[in-house]
Formats: sequence, C-alpha cells, structure tokens
Amino acid sequence: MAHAHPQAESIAEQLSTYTNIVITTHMNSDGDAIGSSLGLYHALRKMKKKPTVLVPTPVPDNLMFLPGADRIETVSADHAETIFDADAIVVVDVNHKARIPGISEFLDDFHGDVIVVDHHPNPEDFAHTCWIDTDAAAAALMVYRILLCLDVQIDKKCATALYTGLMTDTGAFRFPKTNSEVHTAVAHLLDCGAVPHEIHEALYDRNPIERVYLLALALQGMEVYHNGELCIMVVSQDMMNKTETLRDHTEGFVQYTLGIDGVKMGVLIVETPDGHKASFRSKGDVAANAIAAEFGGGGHLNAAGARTTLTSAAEFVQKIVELYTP
Ligand SMILES: [Mn+2]
Repeated sequence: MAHAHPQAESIAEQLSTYTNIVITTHMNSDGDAIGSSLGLYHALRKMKKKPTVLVPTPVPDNLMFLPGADRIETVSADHAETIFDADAIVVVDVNHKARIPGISEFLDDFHGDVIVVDHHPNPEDFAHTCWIDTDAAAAALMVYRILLCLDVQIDKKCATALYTGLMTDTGAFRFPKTNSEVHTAVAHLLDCGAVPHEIHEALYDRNPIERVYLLALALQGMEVYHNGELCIMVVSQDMMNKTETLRDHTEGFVQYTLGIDGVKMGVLIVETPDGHKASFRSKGDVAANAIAAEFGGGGHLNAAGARTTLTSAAEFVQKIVELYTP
C-alpha cells in the first residue's frame, strides 16, 4: 500500500530531512483538521522531530479530549520565531490561504518548505508541494499514508487522532467516500490502540443539554415542501436566546432534515447578525451546490452552503422553495 501513493512517499522523504516542523490547519477546525494535525504531530515526535501545531482559531472544546490537543496553540504575532525557524510548514485539510488567517501572513517571507496535504478540490497555488486527493475520505487518511511510508510506529495517541479524523469526515463511516482503504486503515489504527467507543462517546455523546433544547425547538418548526422532497429547518436568534445557545450549537442539525424518508434535499437556515446562512444537503444526484450558488454560495454536489443579507427567514425559505425543482 505504501507504494500506491508516490506523493505520500516523496512527502515522507521530505519530512524525514526536517527537524523543526510547523503543522497547521483551517480556521474553525473540525475533527479531521485537528485529527490530521495531531496524528502527524505524534508521529513526528516519535521520530525525534520538533513539531508544533499552530491553528488560526482555538481548538473546539469537543476535540480537547484528543491527546496533545492541550499543546496546540492559536497563532499570534508571538509565533513569528517558531514559524521562521521551521524547516517546513505542513498545511493539512485546507488549501486556501484565506482559511489559515494568522498563518498565511507569514507565508510570503517563509524560506522553508510549504507542504499542503488535503482532499478538497480547487487548490490555491501557494505551496511548494501540494498533494490533493479529492477521493480521500479525510485528510487523516492522507496523513496515514504518509506515516506508512515513514515506517514510524503509530502509537495510541497518533491512532486516536487519525481515527477521529476518519470518523468525523466520513459521518461515522457512512458517507460515499468510505471505502475499503478507510476500513483497512481503521483496522490498523485499532491495532495501534484507538478505542472506537471511547472516541465516539467523547464526540457524539456529550451534547450540552441546551443544544438538545434548541434542537427540540428547531424540529418543532421544521417543514417539508414539494411533496416531502424538500425539508427546511430554521433556527432563529430568538430560539438561541431562549435556550442560551450559540450558532455553533446548530452544527449537525441539518442531518435531521435529510434523514427523513422521501426527502431529497435538506436545508438548515440559521439567523446571523447580518442576515441568515443556509446549509444545503442532498441525496444522490440532486445538486445542493446549484441552489447554494443562486445565493452566491457553493460547495459539493451533496453538501453546500450560502449566506444572505435577507433578514426575514420566511422570505429566504420562500426563495429556496421556488428555486427547488422537484
Ligand atoms: Mn477533511
């Protein structure tokens, strides 16, 4: 398997020549962003390298259970020395400078290598080495491939991080890119010490009760259109005030709209300070990104997003209902 990915091999070769390595990932980091970063971090430590993980925005609370998460720092001007002393900056799970604010400002004057390891399409051209594999279910899978080439011992900390990346980006191993390579990697990570039930529990069974109350309100107001093909859920600022929740708490709510029998497109609309934002999810070849594009947004075929300055949720809903073609 190690030979199936020449880019993994050449990045592994590059990494083995460096000592000081800065690892970074996208703002508002998710499980794959932090999992990939920490997976690489723990492996490089095992190799007696000096890795540092710097992120644009603080690690979310629900990922703080990951071993090493407490050593991740939010980037600031104070990190100039750490960055300029590094032999390389490895950017995982992101390929646009706009998504790594705070880090991107240093890149123009950085003399070391910049390596991008990512699975998102349309990369921006800013790295010396840019490995994009849009077929990879998670950036964590790409990091795993690199580690196989490095022949480094994957320990429990590293395995837990990579498992978390794979689990979260595949929707707990059910999204379309979940293939045999993912499960083969997972099997190996379990042998290396990752404990699935502990990780699932830490991530999925620790909802704040306020979030559940917000979900209850949102579910009550959810409506279907076009003979049950389109389902729209709205979360207003008022609902968040009532339940003492924040916009972050709506993460994952959109799945409830798509989980209904017969629904082909699910939409979550959340009120923002300057209007509303929408998350679109769809099944099969129904194009979520086509509707998102009508509002200046975009994304993948089955998962997209958009923002509007419309202050009336009802008006936004109406426009989406009109745009949807059954
Ligand atoms: Mn990812």
